[in-house]
Amino acid sequence: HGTASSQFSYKSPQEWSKQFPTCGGRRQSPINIDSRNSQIKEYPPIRFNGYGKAPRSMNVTNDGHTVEITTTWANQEVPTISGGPLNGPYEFEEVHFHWGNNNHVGSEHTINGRQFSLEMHVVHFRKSYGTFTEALKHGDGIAVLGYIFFGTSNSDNNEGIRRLLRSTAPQQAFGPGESELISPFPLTFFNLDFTRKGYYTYLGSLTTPPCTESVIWLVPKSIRNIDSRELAAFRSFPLDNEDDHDYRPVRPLNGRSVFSVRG
Ligand code: SG4
Ligand code: ZN
Repeated sequence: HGTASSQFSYKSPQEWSKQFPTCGGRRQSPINIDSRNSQIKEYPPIRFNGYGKAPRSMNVTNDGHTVEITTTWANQEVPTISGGPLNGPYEFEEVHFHWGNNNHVGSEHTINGRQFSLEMHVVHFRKSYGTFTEALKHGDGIAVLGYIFFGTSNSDNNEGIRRLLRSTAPQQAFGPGESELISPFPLTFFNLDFTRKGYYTYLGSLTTPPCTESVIWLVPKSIRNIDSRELAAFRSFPLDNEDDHDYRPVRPLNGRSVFSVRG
C-alpha cells in the first residue's frame, strides 16, 4: 500500500504540512464550533435526492486511515444533496468514519470544546464540476456532512452502521488494503436526515492530507448515540502505522464565520 495517502500518521498530524503544504493553510478542518460565536442564517431547506434507493453495488474498504463505503449506481441514479448553502446539486461520493481509542475522543469537529466518540463523513462533489478530482480544484467543490456520535450503552438504531460492522466482523482483522463487496442497501439506512435540529456550516478543507481547501462543511447539531460495542468494532480495525485513532485535532478558525442554521 504505497500510495501518497498512506504517507501520513495520526501520531504526528503537526508534521503533515512538511509533505503537504496545504495542511498548514488558513482554511483547515476540523474546527471547534463555538455555538455562541456562530451567526444565525437562513437557507433554503436541504434536500436529499435518491438516497432511498439501493446502489447497484456496495464496497467496504480499509484504506489504512479509515473504513469507507463506496458504491456504483445505474446511470442517473447517483444520489445528490442540494439546498442549504449549496449552489446546485452535489453528488454522493463515499461514506467513511473517524474514531478514537476511548469514548471521549474520536470526533473531528468539537462543539463548545467538547469532543465526541465518532464522526461519520458523507462526502459529495459539486455535480457541475463533472468529477471529484476536478471539484477538488474549487473552493466550493466538495460538500461533507459530518455526523457526530457519542458512545453509550443504548444506541440509536443505525442500520447502516450495523450492516457495515456485520460485514467486516467475520474476519479476525479487517486490515489496511482489505476490501469486501457487501449486499447493497439504501444510504437512508444511516439515518441521514437532520432537518429537525438544524446544522452548522462553514468553509474548510479535507481533514486528511493533502488537506485541500475545497470543502463546504455541514455539521448536524443533533448528536447521535452509538453503542459502545460498535465503537469497539471500529477500534478493532487495524490502521497504517499502527495508529489507534483517525481523527485530526481541531485547526484554528483564522477569522472564518460559522453559520448556525435552525431546524
Ligand atoms: C478519508 O481518508 C477517506 O477515505 C478519503 O476518501 C477522504 O478523501 C479523506 O478521508 C478526507 O475526507 O471528509 N475527512 S474528509 O475531509 O475524500 C477524500 C478517499 O480517499 C479526497 C476516497
Ligand atoms: Zn473524514
